[in-house]
Amino acid sequence: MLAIEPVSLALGARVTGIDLSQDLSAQQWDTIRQAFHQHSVLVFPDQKITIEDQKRFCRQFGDLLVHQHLLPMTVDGHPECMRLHNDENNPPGLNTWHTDNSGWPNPPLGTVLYAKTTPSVGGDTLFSNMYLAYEALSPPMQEMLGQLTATHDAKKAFGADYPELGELLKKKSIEVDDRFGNGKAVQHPLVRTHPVTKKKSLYVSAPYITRIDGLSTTEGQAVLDFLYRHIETNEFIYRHQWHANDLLMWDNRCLQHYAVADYFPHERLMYRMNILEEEDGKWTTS
Ligand SMILES: O=C(O)CCC(=O)C(=O)O
Ligand SMILES: [Fe+2]
Repeated sequence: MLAIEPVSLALGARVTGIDLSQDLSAQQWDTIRQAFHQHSVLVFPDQKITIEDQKRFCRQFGDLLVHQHLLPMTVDGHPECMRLHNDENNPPGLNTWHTDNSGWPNPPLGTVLYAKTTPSVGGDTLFSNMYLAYEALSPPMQEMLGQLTATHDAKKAFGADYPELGELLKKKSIEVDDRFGNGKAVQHPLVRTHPVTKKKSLYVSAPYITRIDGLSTTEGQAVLDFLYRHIETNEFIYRHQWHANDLLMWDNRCLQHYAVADYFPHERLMYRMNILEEEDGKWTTS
């Protein structure tokens, strides 16, 4: 029996009683989709699945991102599937709060990670609920932030080579998806409305944000410093302790996440896919 139980008061639910290597009914998919929108993170423990199964799962929610700019990090023959592999030769390093690819005009709606190898302890992933972060602010602060946008720049997160890499791929006739924005900085509202739940959430992403538009540098930095501390509030957070064969899906539109880099020199291997947001699913400020 398909069962969905919350994993914390902040966010997240565990989904049991289904096998993602098998075809699910339309009704089961509806239940999973609803649970995703309600809980923002879904944990499917103990799934013995292939890359094809993971892709099929993702496609229930949207098109898959082809990781053109990160092709060397993908699984051979599966440019949609990134390998996140860390061990004694490659220390972990994604340990900052962020939401994925916020430097793009239309960032992916969700990320799906499948745990192939996990350290016996450590390597947890934290998720912070940005609906709660928004709701916890006072009305005057909500009002002020609701009028503001921030500039997000993929070059800040990925380095100066980012647009050049796009150009290189074009020269090699590898199709470049315009949703990357080709390295141009973009502006996103600080408060966004989720296209499905219609709830407002805070949208900050420290590795990408370079400024709050319209504020002076010192004003913008003070507001960002406050917001970056605010999103770390423990009451907003679920900490996922991984086991091999966990499949986990999260909503980038209303969460931030942080991969704890505490397990060096042990091995951790994840297969990662991103689900693209439909163009008309773009969020609005109100
Ligand atoms: O490895 C993890 O737990 C998450 C890393 C991350 O930030 C991502 O996959 O987007
Ligand atoms: Fe991430």
